[in-house]
Amino acid sequence: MSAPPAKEGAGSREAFYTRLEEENLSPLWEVLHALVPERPQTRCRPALWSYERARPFIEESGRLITAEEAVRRVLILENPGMKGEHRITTTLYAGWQLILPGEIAPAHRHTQSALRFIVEGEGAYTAVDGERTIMHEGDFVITPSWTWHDHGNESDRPVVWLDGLDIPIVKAFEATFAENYPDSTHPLTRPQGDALARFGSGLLPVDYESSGPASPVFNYPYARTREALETMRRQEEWDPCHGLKLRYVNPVNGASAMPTIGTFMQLLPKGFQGLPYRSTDATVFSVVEGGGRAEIGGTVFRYSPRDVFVVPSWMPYRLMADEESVLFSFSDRPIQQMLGLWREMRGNE
Ligand code: GTQ
Repeated sequence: MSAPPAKEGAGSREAFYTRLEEENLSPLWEVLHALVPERPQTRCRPALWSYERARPFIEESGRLITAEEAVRRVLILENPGMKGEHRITTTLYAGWQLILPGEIAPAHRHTQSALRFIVEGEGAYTAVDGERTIMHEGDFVITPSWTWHDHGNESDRPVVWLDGLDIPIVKAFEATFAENYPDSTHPLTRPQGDALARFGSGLLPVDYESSGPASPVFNYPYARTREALETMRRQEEWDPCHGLKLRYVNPVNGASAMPTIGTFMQLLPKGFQGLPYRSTDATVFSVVEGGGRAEIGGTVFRYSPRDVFVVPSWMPYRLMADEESVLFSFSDRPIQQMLGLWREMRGNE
C-alpha cells in the first residue's frame, strides 16, 4: 500500500478507533507493547502475612460462623496488588481454613485442585474419595480435581491449615464444575493409611494403572519429609540459592503431586545467606520452622513460623536464615514447564 496522505494525523486515527470499536475491532499497534512485553509484567506484589497478626481474626471467624454454615471457613490471603480478586498470585488462591473441635466441613467436589498445608494443631482429618487421613503440622495433603472431600476435627483443639487452590487457572479456562454430596460426609471405603502403604513406600501395586494425573498418595506426612531433609543435610551439599530443596512427586511418574500446582520443602541452615534467585513461577511460602528474612525485589520481610510470604514472577529474591529454617512452598511451575514457558535465573546473572 502507498504512504497515507499527510492530512491523516492522530485526530483521524481516533475517529478510526471509534468506528472500529463499533465493529468489535481494535488496533493492535496501540497495545502491542503491553500485550507482548519484553519480560513478565505483573500486578502481583511481594507480601508477607504474619500468622501472629492473623490468628485473632481466624479465631474471631470461628465465633462468627460455623464450618457447616460457611461450608469452608476460610480467610483468603489477598495479594495487595490484586485486592478483591481472591488470589495470592495471578494464578493461585490461598486461604487459612479453621476447623474447630467437633466440626465438619461438608463433602463436596470441584474441578479445582486443592492442597492443604497444616499450620496449627493436629487430629483433624481430610477424607478424599473414601479414605481419611489424620493431619499433623507440616503435613502436605492433596484433594485432586473432582475428588469428593470433607474435613472434620475430632481433636479437642482448633486446627488451621493453608489451602492452596488453582481457582484462577480453572477460572481462566472457564472449566469450573462443583457439586455438594447429599450427606455431610462421604462414605469411607478404605482404611486409614491405605494410599500411603500402597503407593508411598517405594512400591506400587503390580498392575496399577493411574486413573488421572494426580498422585494416588494424598498425605505426605511431615515426619517423613523432615527425616529426609535431616539425613540429606549430613552431606553438606547446600545449593547457594535454595539450601536443601526437595519437590513433592507423584510416585507413579515423578511429576508434581497435582498437575497444576508444584510443591516444595526446603531446609536452610542457620546463618544461610542465599544468593539471589528468580523464576517465572510466582511462589507462595509457608514457614514451618525457624526464623529469618526474605528479601523480595528489594524489600526485606521478616519471617517466623506459620507466616506466609509471596514472591511474584521474575522478581529476584534471597533467603537469609537467622535460625535454621524449614520452608514449604507452592507455585504453578508444573504447568509452565509442561508448556515450555518456565525460566529461572540464579545468582547475579
Ligand atoms: O476445602 O474444599 O479454601 O472448595 C476454597 C475452596 C477450600 C475446600 C478453600 C474450597 C476449599
